[in-house]
Amino acid sequence: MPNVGKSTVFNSLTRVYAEAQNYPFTTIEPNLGVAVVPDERLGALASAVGSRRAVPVTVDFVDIAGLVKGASEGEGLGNQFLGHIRECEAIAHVVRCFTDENVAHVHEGVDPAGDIETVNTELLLADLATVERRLERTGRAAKSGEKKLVEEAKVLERLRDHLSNGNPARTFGDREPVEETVATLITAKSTLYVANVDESSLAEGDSYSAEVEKLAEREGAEAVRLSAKLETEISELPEAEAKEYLEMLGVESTGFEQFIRASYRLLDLITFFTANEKECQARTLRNGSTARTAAGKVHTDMEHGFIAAEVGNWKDIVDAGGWAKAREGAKVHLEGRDYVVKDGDVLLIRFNA
Ligand SMILES: Nc1nc2c(ncn2[C@@H]2O[C@H](COP(=O)(O)OP(=O)(O)OP(=O)(O)O)[C@@H](O)[C@H]2O)c(=O)[nH]1
Ligand SMILES: [Mg+2]
Repeated sequence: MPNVGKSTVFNSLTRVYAEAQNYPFTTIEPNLGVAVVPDERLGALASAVGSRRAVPVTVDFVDIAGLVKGASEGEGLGNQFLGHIRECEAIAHVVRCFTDENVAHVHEGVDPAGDIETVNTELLLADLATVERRLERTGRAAKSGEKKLVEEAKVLERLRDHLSNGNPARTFGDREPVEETVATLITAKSTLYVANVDESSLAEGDSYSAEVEKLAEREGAEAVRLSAKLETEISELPEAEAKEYLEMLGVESTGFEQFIRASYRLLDLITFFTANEKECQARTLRNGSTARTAAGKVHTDMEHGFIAAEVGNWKDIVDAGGWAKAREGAKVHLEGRDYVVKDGDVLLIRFNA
């Protein structure tokens, strides 16, 4: 939705300072930014290992224009920029929950559930058009009687009905024959609802944020509560002062930290580390991935020539005071390609170049 605080959230996450103004459709061209994922383990590990450089995980964000009712028929800025969403791995759907009579709402007023429905309807309509085009083609081809195509057309019909009934593609089950089509759909993407609340509702939430949380749960999505306005103020404060301020408000972490944590849950990610004298780097990995896949995150040569990995928990290495001492204390174990990497593991990969 326009004017709900997307660019304000984006700015506080990435410090890019995209234009955020009190009128709808401030953003037309997408803003691109990179956010650094805060992780206390990284600095500690880097100094234990003696790395000259610490490289955190980063997340690329794209701040886009708002969608209004009828966007699929050209209302507002239309839905031409849905392409920007298609290129992303996940969606953070910012929902206005703050009350401020100075900030105009493009529809009737603060109505989180209504806003979510409006935006999701537009996304569903776009997906529906994709599925219908696909169905038309497959249906025609299925006239040949080829079993695979007939089956595919049947599942596509079921998918069309699923979307028509207002359900996101992400909750569509038994989709194997149409997996490729589903992968192109916007509503198949992992979604994080961001309830942009008043400062005073940050700690306990309110009826508006409760609406968002309820809807997210029903859809198998995640929800976080933050105040974009507060987030902006905090991002400009020194760390200690920011902490004090948060405590005063009765919250433990910044909205951004919650946002990142929720994204990790949503995308089922873990963090592992690689560390040598040159650099110590935090990296993300899909939960359940093997050491060989992790090696591929560092370099494809490491994946192809993978021999083994020395693995230690970051805390053990920090406590021991580096790799050599951790090895001496038997805190490092040698693992093969199928070892399932755990959050907080530090990997030293041996490979054939
Ligand atoms: N009171 C209050 N105002 C906010 C909050 N977040 C954003 N705003 C204000 O709302 C207006 C719109 O914010 P933007 O960040 O530009 O909203 P947007 O969703 O990017 O808007 P478009 O790009 O036009 O779609 C600005 O005047 C912001 O200062 C908030 O948490 N509380
Ligand atoms: Mg904007």
